[in-house]
Amino acid sequence: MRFAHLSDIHLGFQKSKALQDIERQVFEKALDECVSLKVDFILIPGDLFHINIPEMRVQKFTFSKFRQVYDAGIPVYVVYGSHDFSPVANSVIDLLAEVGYITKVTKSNSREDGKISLDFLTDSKTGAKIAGLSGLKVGKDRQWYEKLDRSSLEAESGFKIFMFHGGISDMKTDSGIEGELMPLSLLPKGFSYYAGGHMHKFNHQKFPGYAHIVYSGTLFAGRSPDLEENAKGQRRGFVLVEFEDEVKTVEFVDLKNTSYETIEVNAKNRKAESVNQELQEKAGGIDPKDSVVIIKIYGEMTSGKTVDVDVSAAREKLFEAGAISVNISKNKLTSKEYSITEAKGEDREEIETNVFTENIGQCTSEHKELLGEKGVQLAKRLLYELSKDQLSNEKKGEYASRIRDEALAILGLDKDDHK
Ligand SMILES: [Mn+2]
Repeated sequence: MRFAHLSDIHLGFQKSKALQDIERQVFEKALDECVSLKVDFILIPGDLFHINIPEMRVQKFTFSKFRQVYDAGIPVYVVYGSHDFSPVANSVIDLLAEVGYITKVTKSNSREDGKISLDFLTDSKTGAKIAGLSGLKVGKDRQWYEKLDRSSLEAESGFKIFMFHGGISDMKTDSGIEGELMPLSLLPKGFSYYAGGHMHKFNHQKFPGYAHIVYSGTLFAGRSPDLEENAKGQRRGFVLVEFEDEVKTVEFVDLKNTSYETIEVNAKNRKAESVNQELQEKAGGIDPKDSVVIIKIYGEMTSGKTVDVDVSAAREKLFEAGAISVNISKNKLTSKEYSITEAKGEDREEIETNVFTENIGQCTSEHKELLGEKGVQLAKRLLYELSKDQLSNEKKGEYASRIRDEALAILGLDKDDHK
């Protein structure tokens, strides 16, 4: 007997047509592969969709593909992730469940003693028992797990699978994921397989009491750094598990998504013009046809603003040469001339004062009232004004113009000149 485990597909994440096509193709290829491998069932522990209700285009191809899997007689078991989660079952996942193409696993009951108990669902063909807990909006998960009645889950006999969506602090994992990690000890012990979602890289580890903790990772990309990882050769695909009364093998099935080219420019101790020039030369030096191009610009420039590093010419050149997408990462690019400084302080007021003092100190302006202590006070008053909320009886337009007028007044500007 065998099952497939895939997760974090993030359907609906991509913005450009070319990447949307890849997102769709990889998803369809994965499920086609599951059908031709004749798996007994499929597990998707969260973030099937990037948001709870993705656009119609995404819903259409998803329904059509799950229909085929359904017709092939393969059950699909799903829990919500942190992205497609809805507290009131207001997610396309619930539509798919309603028509019977997929089955939502989470069956949690809040009890009088404050604990949460979970019911098992039995896969009729294999007899595998499946329990799981959905991901929630970032940070709330832990409270749920702390209330989980683990002992009744641990007492159940047979081949058991636990589906979950969240990071485990005991595991070596990819950095930069959202939300806190939780200790492994919050998961019930003794399951045959733990199907994880949320971490975007394939990861398979064993711990005492926890036979196989497995993340399949994303199929393609669900966060912008995923594409950079792909360009570096990160494996993408799904997990195929052979089992009888226990897990026999855990195998990773690689799926190709697209080809990548990377351009890196180190801007350290340089000016924007020279960075731009190197960028253009490098863009002309690769063959980007049918590839996703990742442009990484990093380092601290000697002068100029980081916005003066202009990727538009290089981008145009790459598209002309047949690139399907150009993704730019400039978040490690800084400039000596002006850099946002982090400031510390005891409370919010003090932190605000320090941030403004540090950063205004690096500015020059002929408007002396914007500099020094005066500038700091002005910035603080502006910040206070701009963070005011809309009044309950106020229309959006009224709110916008009230805030604008107040802000202009603080700056000592005449509102009639700034319509
Ligand atoms: Mn995810």
